[in-house]
Amino acid sequence: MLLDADVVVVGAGMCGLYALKVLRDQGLRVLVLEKGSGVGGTWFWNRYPGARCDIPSMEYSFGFDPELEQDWEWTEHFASQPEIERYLNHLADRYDLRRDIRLSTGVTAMTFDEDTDTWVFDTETGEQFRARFAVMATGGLSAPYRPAWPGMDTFAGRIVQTSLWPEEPVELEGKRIGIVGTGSSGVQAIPELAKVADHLTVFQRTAAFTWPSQNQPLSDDAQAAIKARYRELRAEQYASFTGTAGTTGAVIFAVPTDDRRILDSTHEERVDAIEEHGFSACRIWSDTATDLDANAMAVELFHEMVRRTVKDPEVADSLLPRGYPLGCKRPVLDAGYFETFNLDHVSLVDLRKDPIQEVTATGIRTEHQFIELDVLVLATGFDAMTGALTRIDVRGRDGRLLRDDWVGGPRTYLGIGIVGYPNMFVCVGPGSPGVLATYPTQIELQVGWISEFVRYLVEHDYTRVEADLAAQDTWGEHVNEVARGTMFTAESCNSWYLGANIEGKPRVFLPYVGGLPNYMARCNEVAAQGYEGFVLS
Ligand code: NA7
Repeated sequence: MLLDADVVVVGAGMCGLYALKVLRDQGLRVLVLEKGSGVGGTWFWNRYPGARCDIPSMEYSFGFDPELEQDWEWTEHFASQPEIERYLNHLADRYDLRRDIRLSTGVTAMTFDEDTDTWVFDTETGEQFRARFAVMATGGLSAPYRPAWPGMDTFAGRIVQTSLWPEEPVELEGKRIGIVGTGSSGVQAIPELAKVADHLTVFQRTAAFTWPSQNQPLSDDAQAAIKARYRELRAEQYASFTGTAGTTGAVIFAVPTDDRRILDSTHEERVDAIEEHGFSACRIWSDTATDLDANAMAVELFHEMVRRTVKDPEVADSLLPRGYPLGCKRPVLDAGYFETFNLDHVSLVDLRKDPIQEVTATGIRTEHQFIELDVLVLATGFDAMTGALTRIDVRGRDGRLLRDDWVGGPRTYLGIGIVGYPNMFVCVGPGSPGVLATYPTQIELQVGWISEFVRYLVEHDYTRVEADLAAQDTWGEHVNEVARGTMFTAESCNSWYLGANIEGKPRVFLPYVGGLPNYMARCNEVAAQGYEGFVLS
């Protein structure tokens, strides 16, 4: 039987690029199939104005090659999308990865051939590929969510989605722009759109907790100092819960969480905290992550900062995050977000009071007003962690379809293996730290583990590997157990971590919240026990 490769990797983002490198270094034939016309995944698609990483650049980078670390120059504490896209393209060139990457070749279906223990990949180009193993490097936030309001297809202006932002420039200068969504993407785009728009209207359903990133150029001295201790920094990252040491310049991470309980604090102490820490005053207390009353008090400090920053009291009131606890959603970092609402040509529509009714040829009609628009920007998020996998027709053993198997929520063993889908490994999947740990750091560890597993299978002539049901169930229970009692799963929390942003998606906490070191310790234990919990044949 003719194989196109030993391993097909689906996706050429961070995970796919690294998987190609390590698996090829092992002497395997690897083929990467990528939907986009360029490499970079998230950093290829999300090229909207203001797109930027919220992890310090010196840490949001790979540590597997000390020469790469020394050669690459980051220019800012938090790197912008173009800079990260350049970095990933540099990787593709530096390690000669492009010769095994097929661009503009999105995988539409995958079928496990039980007679030969191989996967067959169907692509949108009509080409078919066959390989022994599949590595799903399809990303955690890569299946865009697009709402459907009545009349949307009648809009005569331009609709652009932040997560599918075109490569050619979008005409924004002097336009009447509307933007829906105030998560990370919206919060980053809004100040930038305001700089060029004739008028910017922000349509907000849920107000965000967002902190000033205090991003700055990275000075040569600061960069050299970090480079001099890169090994130590990487060790700190691997040992940290989130894969981030947080010591490389991001001001927000410098605020200590000490033993101060906000429930025991006096009014004066809380006022002092605001004076000293500003928006971060709500983050310094030790009891807000586990006690809802403490959390509510901390939220008050955040509200106070919004009121101090936004001049119009009615607008400020709409911008106060309410109805869900601090720490339930991923924190957002911004550059002058709240200040943007003080500009005369920026207005806010609070969709909780004035919901969208329809889109017409010339704008958006809400319950109480009509807003004329030339451009409508959708910053409406993703079908997180599972969407990229369930949008492909993945057919495993006995003809089962992954989309159907996961109707009640995803089930995985270590986030990597799935019962019924042999020879398939998922990168940063549900049940792994995924979106909760810095990607390059986590990918190095997790893909390193997967590649060693593949090496073991090849060396021992195993042709089939599949997660065991009992092992998968036990892992699933553990993932749920560690999330219980945290703000992530509080009753009032409705986040994309829980699938709550997608209609009909079951409420299941998707990532493993037990931390990267605990996760890797478990993975390494499994490997040491001869890949316990996987059935090899
Ligand atoms: P998010 O964080 O899911 O934000 C999406 C935003 O879009 C959020 O404010 C949503 O409001 C809003 N939204 C979604 N659908 C609608 C409809 N139908 N009407 C009005 N508003 C809507 O996605 P991002 O891309 O910003 O960030 C995702 C992650 O990427 C981020 O956490 C970083 O890790 C990088 P809602 O809150 O659902 O009321």
